[in-house]
Amino acid sequence: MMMLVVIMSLAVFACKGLVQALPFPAPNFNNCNNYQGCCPVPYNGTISEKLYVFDRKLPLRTRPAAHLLDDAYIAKYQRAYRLLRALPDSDPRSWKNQAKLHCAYCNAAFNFDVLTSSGRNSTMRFEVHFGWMFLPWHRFFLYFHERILAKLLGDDDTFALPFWNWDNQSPDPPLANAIPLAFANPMYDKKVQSSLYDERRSRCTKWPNLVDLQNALECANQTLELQTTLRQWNNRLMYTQLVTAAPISRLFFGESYKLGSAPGRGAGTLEVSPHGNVHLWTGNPNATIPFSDMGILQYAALDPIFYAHHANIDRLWEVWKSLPGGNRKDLSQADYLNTQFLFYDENAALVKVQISQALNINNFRYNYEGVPNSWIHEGSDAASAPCFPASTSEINEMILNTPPLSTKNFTTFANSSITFRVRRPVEKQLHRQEVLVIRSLKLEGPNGPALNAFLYFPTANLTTPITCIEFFGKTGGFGVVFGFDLPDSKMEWRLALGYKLQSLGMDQFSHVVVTLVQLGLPQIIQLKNAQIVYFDE
Ligand SMILES: [Cu+2]
Repeated sequence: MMMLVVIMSLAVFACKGLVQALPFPAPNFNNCNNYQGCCPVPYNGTISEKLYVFDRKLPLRTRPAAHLLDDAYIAKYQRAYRLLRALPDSDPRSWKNQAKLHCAYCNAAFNFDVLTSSGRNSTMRFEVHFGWMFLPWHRFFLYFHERILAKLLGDDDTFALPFWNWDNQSPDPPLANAIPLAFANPMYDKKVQSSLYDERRSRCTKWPNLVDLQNALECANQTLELQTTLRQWNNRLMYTQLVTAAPISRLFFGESYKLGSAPGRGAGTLEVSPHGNVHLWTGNPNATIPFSDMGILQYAALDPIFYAHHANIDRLWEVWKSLPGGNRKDLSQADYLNTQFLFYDENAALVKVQISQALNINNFRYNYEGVPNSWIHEGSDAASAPCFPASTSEINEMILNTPPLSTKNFTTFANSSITFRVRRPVEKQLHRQEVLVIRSLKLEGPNGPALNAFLYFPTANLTTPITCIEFFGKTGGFGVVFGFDLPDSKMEWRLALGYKLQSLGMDQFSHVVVTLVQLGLPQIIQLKNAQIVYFDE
């Protein structure tokens, strides 16, 4: 249905002689639907038609790792948030208005009128999550947030946002993957409450508990043994989601999202997990509004750690581009590059930016402190062992004994797992990427169901660790953090297959055998079909 609307609206635009390229123009801040009270402060000035011009004379600033900050930097960092919190609500740069801006861009505050097949206007909500806008929008959001803090400090030239290095599993203190102490301790500077503290955080975040990038293990009172397991699982999740599950841009950045299409067509691997899981891990499930602040889009940016979390996401975008193998480049479609947003800058002027400006980090005049990305090796397939070793003949037998999905009906599974086979095309398409697409996946449920995928491992179940070499992807768990229904409550899940099979040395079989395992309490999950397709980028 959603695709139909897109195709038809494209056709209507084309008939009328309008260009077919349909990037989103900047939303109108003065025409905001005040859903959930998220509208930004209206703007009385004139917005320049020209795009924002970066200050090229700005000295290069290094965003530091939050766990390595010295006392002087922490004091400055805390002062920046005290000053921001002290701005009046009438100031569009204020603390509350920063959070509202994130909410407005994600919770039906801005709507766009589009033409339907019958030539009538239809209104579609705008949403920067769950698709290809996610990374560039947040890069801009953090940049202007950082410039506002720097201006309040009177320190335009050196202040840079710290990043929360939760993907670093080193056991050596200071811990990178626990909540940084400056955030954890409400009375960090002993005199006043820390401006980096938020009382609405999960008990999981109690220092020195470690982040659980899967939300898979009991989080309170972590034993040393549990922490060792967590480190291994976190490394493995990072490796899988950034290396083998995202060898091409479309899988890493997420699906296209153009004017006329409904939001939520599919998040990239980094956005789904680890990004979504860190949000969920931090938010308080027992708060009056469960999972607020960090676990709910509407409130997430009311926790100062939001910005440190997203600085790490932004850093990982750069790390991904530097990884070997695959085709790891920024997207280049015109509709992507020409998508525009508005932000309040440090002088409270509303400025227009476009995604093409976000791709080169040098434009922003910041870089990141060097930290080890040890998951590239420690979580790799090379460092993992098979959990279901099978000979060539055993795998051929497994293929014969595994049924395909029904071609007629939806397949529903309420148990912990489902196993099916998918035929691989006989002719390989060189230079294109083999991807398994699972269509019309209905992943709804009160507990935000999540799935792990395994290859040639029919007995994989809830207790199967992702450290097994057969693990090849994860989705879901975002029901809470994204806080809205996906279009038709169904999605496509795209899993990089060819790259993983080569990594396993198992590229020779006629079919793949796929096992999907539900995490958490079993819920009713539906899927339509699974097919192997080839993607260009
Ligand atoms: Cu986020």
